[in-house]
Amino acid sequence: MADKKSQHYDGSDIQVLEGLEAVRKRPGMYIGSTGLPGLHHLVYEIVDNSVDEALAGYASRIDVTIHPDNSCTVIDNGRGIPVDKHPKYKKPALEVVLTVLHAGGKFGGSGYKVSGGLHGVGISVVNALSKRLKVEVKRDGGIYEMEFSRGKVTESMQKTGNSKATGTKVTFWPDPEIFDTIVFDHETLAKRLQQMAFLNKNLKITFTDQRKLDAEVEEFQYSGGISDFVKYLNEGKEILPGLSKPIHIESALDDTVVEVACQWNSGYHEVVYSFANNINTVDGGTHLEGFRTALTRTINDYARKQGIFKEKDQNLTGEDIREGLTAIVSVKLTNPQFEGQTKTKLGNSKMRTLVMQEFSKGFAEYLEEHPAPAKEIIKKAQGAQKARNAARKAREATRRKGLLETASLPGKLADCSIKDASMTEIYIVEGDSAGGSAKSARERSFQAILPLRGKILNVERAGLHRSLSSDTIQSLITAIGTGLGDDFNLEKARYHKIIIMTDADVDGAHIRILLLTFFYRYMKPVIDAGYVYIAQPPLYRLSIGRKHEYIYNDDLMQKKLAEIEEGTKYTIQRYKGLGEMDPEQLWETTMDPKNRTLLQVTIEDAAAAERSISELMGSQVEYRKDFIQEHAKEVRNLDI
Ligand code: 0RA
Repeated sequence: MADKKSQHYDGSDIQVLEGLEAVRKRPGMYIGSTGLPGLHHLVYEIVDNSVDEALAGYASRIDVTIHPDNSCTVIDNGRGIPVDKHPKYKKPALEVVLTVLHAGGKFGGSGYKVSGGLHGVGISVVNALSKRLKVEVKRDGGIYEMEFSRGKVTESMQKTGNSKATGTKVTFWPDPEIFDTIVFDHETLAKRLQQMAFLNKNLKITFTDQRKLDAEVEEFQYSGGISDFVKYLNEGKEILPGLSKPIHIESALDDTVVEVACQWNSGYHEVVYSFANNINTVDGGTHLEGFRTALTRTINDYARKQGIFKEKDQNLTGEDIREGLTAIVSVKLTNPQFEGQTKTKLGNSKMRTLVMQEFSKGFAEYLEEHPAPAKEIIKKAQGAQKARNAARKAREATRRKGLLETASLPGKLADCSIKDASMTEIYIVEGDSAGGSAKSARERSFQAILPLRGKILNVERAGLHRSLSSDTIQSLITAIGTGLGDDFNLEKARYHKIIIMTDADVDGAHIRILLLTFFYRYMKPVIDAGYVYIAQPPLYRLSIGRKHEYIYNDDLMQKKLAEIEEGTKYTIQRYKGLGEMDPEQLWETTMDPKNRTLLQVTIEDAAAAERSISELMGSQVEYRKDFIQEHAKEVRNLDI
């Protein structure tokens, strides 16, 4: 096999000798955590290997399947993992790939191997953390199979048939001894696979979740690549005239690829995601810096050259220019350096210069050739500049009034008695009646209740300034205590659990999404810190004889009903709102830390959050109408 490493050994080979035992002892070191993100990491690891085969030009499709027993199969039509004898280990290369820990996943070092960072720890890590793993390789005219358990060979490699095709099929069963949960989350996997397809133009990825009764094959394939990604993120938004096709700049130099797609909408938010080797660099880095610098400079140069600025040293700031911008910056490079605590910031400084150069060149050309959209982009930025000056004045006025100070807590807040924020929680409750129930139900030493009257303002449409003038938002900000925007300070949080508790109906869902929008836009660090939760009130109470059971979703209810034997008498109480529960029931099912289930809100996929928020609330009225009509059956009194 193409093992370049055997030619010059260096320090990194010491890691090669480390056994898979080390992986089982300290899984977090290799996959980040043993929670749900770590579990998903196993899938990404295999898929990344298949994507590498695609990037190298050998594979064109990847099929991912989750089976009813929570095992996962990944099939690609690449070259297949080599099966011939490895010169150093004197074993089939397939066995070496699956049982020897490789630093950085550089094993095989084939021409264009770009994975790295968070992923690329190697397929052997997945093997080490799987109760069972089966691999089937089609290569060199044959079909080869092999099996493992917890990283150890259980069936040595055997040729089981002939085939002219090539490719790799891996099925693994995550080890319940390692993971807190082995139940994959459908949405998280689907979103990531879709993202992979956006980032790798034309690559076909399918996803089948056989756990679902009506399992459909989801297909992701995009001929427009990241331009399609940008269009997807901007769906339902009003696009600036002349920009319906995103600006797409791509350049390949030596072993590096720089790609940027961008499009402006009439909204006020900046949505820019950056990737390095298909990894979402949540903390940005040099590629993002290069893009931002180039964007600001190129627009200002162009506007000056066109005589758009009245005064000589007039300038638009980067922030002004990025208002309403949706963009994807994707780079592929060998030896990416990932920095920061979560290794999600690109550090290679050559990418700053490279993205800056390449994007400047392409974008300046675009502006020259497309004067109409160029004018629109500048007009939009000038509007932002005006609004920013006005908002600053308004904010200064608000600050003087002391609205963002914690001195005067809102009257509606039933605060807890403990002052140590790390021990306390606040329930944000919809409506005064549910608020009343929650106040009676709570354990007042550590649980505070803030009832919200009416719908909170639609922050997406109103913008920060108008939202601040709403009473609801003001009491929310004051109760939480962190302030927001430039004045935000996480250490001032008055509670370390902020729990959104709404009715289990459409209105409740709407209020929840409004609250999440607010936190996402203006208090993102509280989400990052893991402070925001969603309470899970039950939907039903099932009584059989004297036994009562609370049921939290429709699927479970169906299952329960199917399990009840014929003849048995039962009654079902459906809770339409929190107000229908008496305080004891509310405590027992939803607020008692011993019984309740809280969903922690994460920004695992900020792109998805952004999208669901704008689908419901974006500025384009037509789209909102469509959305609401589509959901008309479920919707009652939805405030449009
Ligand atoms: C080692 C070397 C080569 C390919 C692979 C591994 C490989 C790994 C995976 C994992 C999933 N799908 C995969 N496809 C290929 C290079 C083989 C060659 O040079 O022919």
